[in-house]
Order: sequence, then C-alpha cells, then structure tokens
Amino acid sequence: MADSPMTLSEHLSTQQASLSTEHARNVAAVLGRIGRVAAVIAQELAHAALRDRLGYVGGANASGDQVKKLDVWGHDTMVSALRETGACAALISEEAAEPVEMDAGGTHALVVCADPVDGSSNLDVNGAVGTIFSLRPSRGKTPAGPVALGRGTDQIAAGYVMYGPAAMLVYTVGQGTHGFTLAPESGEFLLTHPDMRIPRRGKTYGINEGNVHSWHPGQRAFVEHLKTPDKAAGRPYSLRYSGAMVADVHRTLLDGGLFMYPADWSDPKKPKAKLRLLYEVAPMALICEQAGGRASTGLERVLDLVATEYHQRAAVILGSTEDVETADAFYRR
Ligand code: FDP
Repeated sequence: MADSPMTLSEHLSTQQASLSTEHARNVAAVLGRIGRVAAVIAQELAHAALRDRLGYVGGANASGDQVKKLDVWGHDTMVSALRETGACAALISEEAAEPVEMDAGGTHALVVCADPVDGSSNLDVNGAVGTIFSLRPSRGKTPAGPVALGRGTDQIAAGYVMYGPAAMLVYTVGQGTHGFTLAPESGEFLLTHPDMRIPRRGKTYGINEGNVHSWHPGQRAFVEHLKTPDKAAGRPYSLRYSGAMVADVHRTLLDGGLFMYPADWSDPKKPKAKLRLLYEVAPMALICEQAGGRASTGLERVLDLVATEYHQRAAVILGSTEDVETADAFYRR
C-alpha cells in the first residue's frame, strides 16, 4: 500500500528542522492554525448561499472596498484563531484600518498580515476565492508598530489558500514552495504538490485588460508583444483571468506564464497600484520566488519594496522567470 501523504503539521516539522526553538514553534503554531481556519472557511463558503452569507454588509474597508458579509466573518474568524495560538502579536488585515493587537509579546512573537477572503467579487458568482497570509517578525511590546513593516525579504513565511473545486494551501518558510489539498472528510491538508517549480516560460498571461488605457507604455507594448503571433517563440500567449488573485497566481505557478496587476499611470507623476503590498503582493512574490519564479513591479523586485504603511499598494508582474524578465525589459525601453 502506498504511504499516506504527509499532513500539513508533519510537513511543518520537517521544514522547521528543529521545533525546539521558540521561534520555530511559533511559526509552526501559526501556520498550522491558519490551515485549520482555512478548513473552516472552505466549509463556510460551501454553505454560504444556504446560510444567507452572500452579499454586502454595507460600508467600505480600510482600502475603500465595499465589504461583503464573508469578508467580515473571515476577518473575525482569523482574529480569534490567531489569538488562541499565543504566538501572534498582531494581525494586519485588509478588513481593519489598524493592526489588531494580541497578547503575545517577546522577541519571537509574529505579526500576521492577511487578506482572509481575497477576490471577494467572485463570491456572489460561486467563483474561486482565497486567503493570503504572510508572517513577519515582531520585536518588542508594541508589535504592531513600524517594526512589522519593512521589506518583503523580512517575511518569515507566506502562503495562500485557494477555495476551488478542492481547497489547496500553498506555503513557504523560505525552503521551497509546497502545496497541500484539503481532505474534506478529515479536515486535514495533505501534501500533494511538494517543491512546486514554476516553468521558466509559459503560454498564458492574466491581467485585467480593460485597464489598458491607463497602463505604463512599457506594459502596453509588452501585452501587445504577447499577443503578436510568432510560432517559434510560442506566441501568441492565451489570456486567462479569473479576477481572484489567488486563482490566477495558482494557475501561473502550476502552468507558468504571468499574473499582472500593473499600476494606473494616467498621472505619470503619481502611479496608482491596486493590490495591497503586505497581504497580497509581497506574500505572492515570496511564494513565486521560492518556486523558482520572479516577481517585479516592472521597475524593481517586489521583495525589495519597503512597506511604510499597513495598507500600501504595489504593482505586480509575477510568474515564469523568462516572461517576467521580458516584461521588465519592456518597462526599461
Ligand atoms: P477583489 O477586488 O475581488 O477582492 O484583492 C483584490 C482583488 O480582488 C484580487 O484578488 C484580484 O486579482 C483583483 O482584485 C481583481 O481586480 P479587478 O476586478 O480590477 O480585475
């Protein structure tokens, strides 16, 4: 009989070589708990229409987005679960203007940045949505202060959960990117995609092309290039876009190619990005680089961006290394 696949908690202990340090125990506790929350969110999503959980609550969040009932529920569920770990100093969430502070202090407490339900415009059409998370160091008793900000390279761990036909959790602690599939009968995430490697080059690109008028000229020329037939070079690329970052990044990780959300350059003096750096762009960039891919804004490496505000936004072009390099070259022209 084949060996049964490793569970998320078993895998966490192999990744955290020695769980004897407080830091490693905290990381494993927080990631393990996020896995359990994800199983609960998957259940709730499956029942949302039956429990009158779809639709808006009324009002906007810290980023100005209209808030859905499941956004609020996802945030509250994440807060209580992380509080219980005793390892988390604060949660920076899309749904709260300020960090939600928790009890854990000390040098090894973690700050979690999360978008509990990302891609929420897909909720009411039964499309894929996700959870995105990132663990950052917290130092001292005011953990939610600027120490939780900083560079993308400061991230200790990052990952996402995709709620599709099956729920999948993908994470990294800086030792490769690993994917797990939820076994609904046990509520356990089981290792199905060890050491994911993104192809060096792909055949698809994902972008909201309706925004073409506001793109940087390099971005416009690059997408034009992707659409221009050249059999030997594998073009034209196919367009694939679901409108939920998690689903679009997941496809890109597995099949290669590009996921892009470039900034609005209508005013070149003040380019405006949409996606949030701490709990969308930076974690996905770490996941992508750890799978052998590349993540850039077109002008610089995403993981070198310094977060100075909790809900800061950033442009992103991520995916296959060669494809992202070509995008960067178009921006430099
Ligand atoms: P949503 O607004 O539905 O929450 O987080 C923002 C996000 O979804 C991403 O998941 C997604 O990639 C992007 O916005 C989609 O934006 P557009 O509708 O502008 O394409």
